[in-house]
Amino acid sequence: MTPATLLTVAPTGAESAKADVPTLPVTVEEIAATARDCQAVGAAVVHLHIRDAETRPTLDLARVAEVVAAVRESSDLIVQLSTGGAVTDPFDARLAVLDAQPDAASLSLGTVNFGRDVFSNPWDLIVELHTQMQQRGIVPEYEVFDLGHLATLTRLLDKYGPPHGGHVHVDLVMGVPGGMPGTTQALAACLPHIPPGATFAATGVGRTSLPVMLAALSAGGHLRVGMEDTLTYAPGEPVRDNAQLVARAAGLARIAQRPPMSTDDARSLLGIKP
Ligand code: KMH
Ligand code: ZN
Repeated sequence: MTPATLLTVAPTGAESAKADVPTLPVTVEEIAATARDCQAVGAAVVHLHIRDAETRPTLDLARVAEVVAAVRESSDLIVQLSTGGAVTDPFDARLAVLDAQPDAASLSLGTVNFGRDVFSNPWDLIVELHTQMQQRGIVPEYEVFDLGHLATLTRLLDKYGPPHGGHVHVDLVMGVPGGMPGTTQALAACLPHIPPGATFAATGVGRTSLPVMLAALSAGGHLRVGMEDTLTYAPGEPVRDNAQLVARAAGLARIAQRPPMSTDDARSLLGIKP
């Protein structure tokens, strides 16, 4: 039987402006409160992008460390820092995020068009992130925006060995304009290419959120939701807050008889020490 559902919340992202989305959590206090609220309705992992005092995306290490500490204070969530950052971020700053010693970090497995931008992830950066995380005891979540990224994952693991913690966990990020579509067919196409023994989650960007969630649950996958990916709850209805999205995902997971996983169980699944 497929176990409970690992729910990740991605509350902020690097793409939306606070001026356009006033409910987006961007301050240290707002992100910490969001983490607490999302854990209360079923999240076990928080995928964090950080904003500066002017609400712009930043990789400033002091600010990153401040948010990590605040989230650890407000919740028991697994802290997963984004190493993807914003499309404009240089590689060295994306790598330096690991200095903040999160439990986990995202690791994008290939370059992809990202709307009108390019999200750049060359092989050497992928290897550097993978090996630095192995050395520092940080658990990666492998971000897959297209089918070929799964071939890169197999090549990476074959050449450089398993991640810290020994367990491989993949997030299929679907529906990015430039990446794979957020459809059941695309999700099904990925499944045979996920390494044996690995788990996967799926994220549907924008209006693909619900179809991707339903497809992932039916395929035994886990879920990521949040305002990084989705700002519209239903046609004409803006998302109220991240907890609303997590609560909906938790409800669907319960209907699938795969209720949300506790943070303890999530740590044990992902190979993260309590
Ligand atoms: N902000 C995107 C360009 C990640 O967090 O690892 C990249 C992203 C992926 O969000
Ligand atoms: Zn992200």
